[in-house]
Amino acid sequence: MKTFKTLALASVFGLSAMATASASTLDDVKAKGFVQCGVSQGLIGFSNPYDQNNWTGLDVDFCKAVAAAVFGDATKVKFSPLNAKERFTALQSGSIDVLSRNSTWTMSRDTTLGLSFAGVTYYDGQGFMVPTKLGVKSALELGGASVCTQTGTTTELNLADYFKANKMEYKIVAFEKNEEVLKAYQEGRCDVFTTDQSGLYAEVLKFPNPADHMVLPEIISKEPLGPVVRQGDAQWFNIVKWTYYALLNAEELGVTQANVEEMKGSANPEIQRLLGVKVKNPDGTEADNDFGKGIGLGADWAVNIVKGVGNYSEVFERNLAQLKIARGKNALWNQGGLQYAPPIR
Ligand SMILES: N[C@@H](CCC(=O)N[C@@H](CS)C(=O)NCC(=O)O)C(=O)O
Repeated sequence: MKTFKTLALASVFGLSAMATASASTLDDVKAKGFVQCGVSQGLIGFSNPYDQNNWTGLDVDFCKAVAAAVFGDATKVKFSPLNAKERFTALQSGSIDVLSRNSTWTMSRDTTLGLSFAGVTYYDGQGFMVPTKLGVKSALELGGASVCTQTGTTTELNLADYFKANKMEYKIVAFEKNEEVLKAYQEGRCDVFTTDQSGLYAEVLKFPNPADHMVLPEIISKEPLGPVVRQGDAQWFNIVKWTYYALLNAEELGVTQANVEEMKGSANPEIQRLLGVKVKNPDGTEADNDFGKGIGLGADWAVNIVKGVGNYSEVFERNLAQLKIARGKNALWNQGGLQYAPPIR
């Protein structure tokens, strides 16, 4: 009897502790009516402001996709521009709901910050840019160079590893703000600019004479970039993760922003499951195909994502075609790339 009482008490305490720990991001987001999304302060192709709350880019579209999944409306999102140093604190403190800011998934970020990476929306790697007139053809010729970069990034750590491994000296010229990095490089206060390769191709577009600069062939690191959420809210983690998978599955199944309504009539069971279409089984029973239920959303969660932003390839082309980067590692798994989503079933 005594044991039973103790157990009952423990379960009461257990429940109340659980209720506190699981204050739901989805509920908060629904109550305020929008997703607060952390992005960079301006990086063409990823998150670029063209005025106030109007942003474009792959990272931006990802947050619009999350808003579409939750609200059926891709415009229900607000953006918080963050530099590299402040991004993870903003997420930890709860001032944003999701961080979608060209952030590299590393073990320490994923395990020691109370945060979780939800996927890799863009496979990248670190590269170097130099003024063409420097006459350098390989990163291995950079011994003794001064290198401009941003603090609070994996970039500065990889830079140190690379020069050490190749027994080369270098001088780091680092700034907290990206505009300061770019200014320093353009003013010749360093010989080299280093960041994720996509960043190099994006930033050179802002220079007065892009043709005066070249990207060196070496890629010195793995930079899997993706969205991040707080640990401890499995439902929100699943929403963000499956938003990413819905974008990929839609591409794989040929479901686009233009044909998504029509695709609801498709006889392909995979498409029916993605789009939450109710169908009659051969035995006369009904399959509701409602996979949104499992993440606290409606059956049309993925329809709304694709209506809002298109599939992964449409998001990619809309934003990254201007950087003239090929799909490469970001092609789907069945087209020679690494982008692979688990099935919806
Ligand atoms: N992927 C790296 C680097 C990310 C990063 O912050 N890159 C810079 C240089 S391209 C950037 O996006 N700056 C834009 C900003 O600070 O708003 C990381 O996660 O540490």
